Amino acid sequence: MASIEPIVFYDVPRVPREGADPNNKAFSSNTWKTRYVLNMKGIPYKTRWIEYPDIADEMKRIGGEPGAVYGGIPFYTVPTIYDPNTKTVVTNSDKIAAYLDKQYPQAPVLFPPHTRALQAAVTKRFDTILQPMLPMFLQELYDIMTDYSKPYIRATREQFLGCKIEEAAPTGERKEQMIQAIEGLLTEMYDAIKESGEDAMLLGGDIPIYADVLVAAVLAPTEENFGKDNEVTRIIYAANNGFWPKYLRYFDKYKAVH
Ligand SMILES: N[C@@H](CCC(=O)N[C@@H](CS)C(=O)NCC(=O)O)C(=O)O
Repeated sequence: MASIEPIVFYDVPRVPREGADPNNKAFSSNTWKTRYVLNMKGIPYKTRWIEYPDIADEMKRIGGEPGAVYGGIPFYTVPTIYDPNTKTVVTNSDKIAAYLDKQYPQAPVLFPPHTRALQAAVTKRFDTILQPMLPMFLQELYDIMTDYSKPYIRATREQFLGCKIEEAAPTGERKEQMIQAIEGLLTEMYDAIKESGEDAMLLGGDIPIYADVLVAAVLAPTEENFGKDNEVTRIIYAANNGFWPKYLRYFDKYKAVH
């Protein structure tokens, strides 16, 4: 491969966990999708940490577009990449994965021919189930944010949720429904994986596809962000006869933060 200049990868930091590598500030499932893709394909990159209140100005400066709409409000978001080799800015984890797969077609090919539509269906399914669950995780996510980002997170999230962060978490029946929805989603994915055979460990069968990156990026940060004793961490570990920790082990080798 001709020598390529490192991609600039914008990610948002958490306060590093006590005892953890202080350089490991990654916590976001959205940005983990991009980091996994870069690491899996061995594409050189450099993480540029950017705090929440600074994202919009920087994205406007480099020519990025808003990457998400929350509560009807468009937000400039990370992950965003700048590829100096093609002078291209790409925002949104799914679009970034598609761009990288096309521009850097080395293995693993994350969108093999004829899988785009089916993989989009998996992505959509995840978004539909998980997006409404943000309030369930908000307090714990807020707790690991930097003091610099906290006021911004509080103001924006309380605006679109219409309540205090401290009151956002669902309780009672609503919480129970969300827990069941998580278990249901895991089982759907487990059953889908096993369609390729009892020994299959990935949605891609024996090689990962983008839908696997998505699943890993959603599940892997849960324990690191919320701890072993967190209710959702425990569900992920117990579901489908303990399949998911084995699934995540596959992705451990792609966790470097460059
Ligand atoms: N659908 C987008 C969502 C990205 C997203 O929501 N990113 C968050 C960080 S995890 C963000 O940048 N938020 C900006 C803000 O809250 O101002 C993607 O997959 O890239």
